[in-house]
Amino acid sequence: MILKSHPRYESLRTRDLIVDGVKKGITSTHGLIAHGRGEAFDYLIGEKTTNFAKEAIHAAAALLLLAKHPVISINGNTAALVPKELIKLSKIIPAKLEINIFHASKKRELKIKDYLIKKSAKEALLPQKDFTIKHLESNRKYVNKDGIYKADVIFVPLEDGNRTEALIKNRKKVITIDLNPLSRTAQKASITIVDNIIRTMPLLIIKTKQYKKFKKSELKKIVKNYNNKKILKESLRKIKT
Ligand code: PTJ
Repeated sequence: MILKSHPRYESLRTRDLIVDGVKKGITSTHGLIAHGRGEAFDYLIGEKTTNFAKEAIHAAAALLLLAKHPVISINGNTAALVPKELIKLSKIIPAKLEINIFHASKKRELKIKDYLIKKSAKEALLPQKDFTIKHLESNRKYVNKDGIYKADVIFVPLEDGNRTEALIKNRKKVITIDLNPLSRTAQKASITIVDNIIRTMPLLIIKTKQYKKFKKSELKKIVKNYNNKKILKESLRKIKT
């Protein structure tokens, strides 16, 4: 057990979530490596949500609320780290939840689905063999007809670059959370939140609830004024200082 008084309590607690995810069979062992990479970048940005990350969170909330068919894509890491928050966000928007994993495993997909249902998700869509997105060779091209296939806006935290590029080529808007501003996903996404998903999700939930009361024209203005290139530049500047 980690004592709350430990100076690295939050970081150790988060590590335990990922390790538990592997033990439960929902997180891939590669997820441990991805988490370590995230930790290194988090250290460099000061382990705090920056103002530019907040700006991206605001734009993300507005874009999700403006979407006709928003979808939240879930992998083994995000299911282990923030399952309740992802479900809560999906209910507020509302948006479909779809499981789409990088390291192919039918067994793990089903385990993630069961886990989300246990955590109070009404539904979690799975990829279907008859429905694919273009410009992608890997297993990840398979998507759900009612989910990513027809989505206009997709929230894909902790994503790999190939799929982000493919989703953009399929004319979909992509929102990601990635602590590495240099990753292909961070560079290609429509909105990149350079922050730890553990800190982002509660803030994104609060903003989405608040923006739900806004007029569409106000939300459109927030999205229009948002500049992802500027946000990426600022995060790199922060890392260098
Ligand atoms: O469950 P699967 O099979 O879909 O696999 C999921 C992972 C995450 C293992 C897979 O998508 C993968 O290998 O991802 P990458 O290419 O390593 O990219 C993950 C990105 O997420 C990296 O740029 C990390 O810096 C970043 N990252 C890791 N942990 C966090 C994070 N960003 C925000 N918050 C974190 N906690």
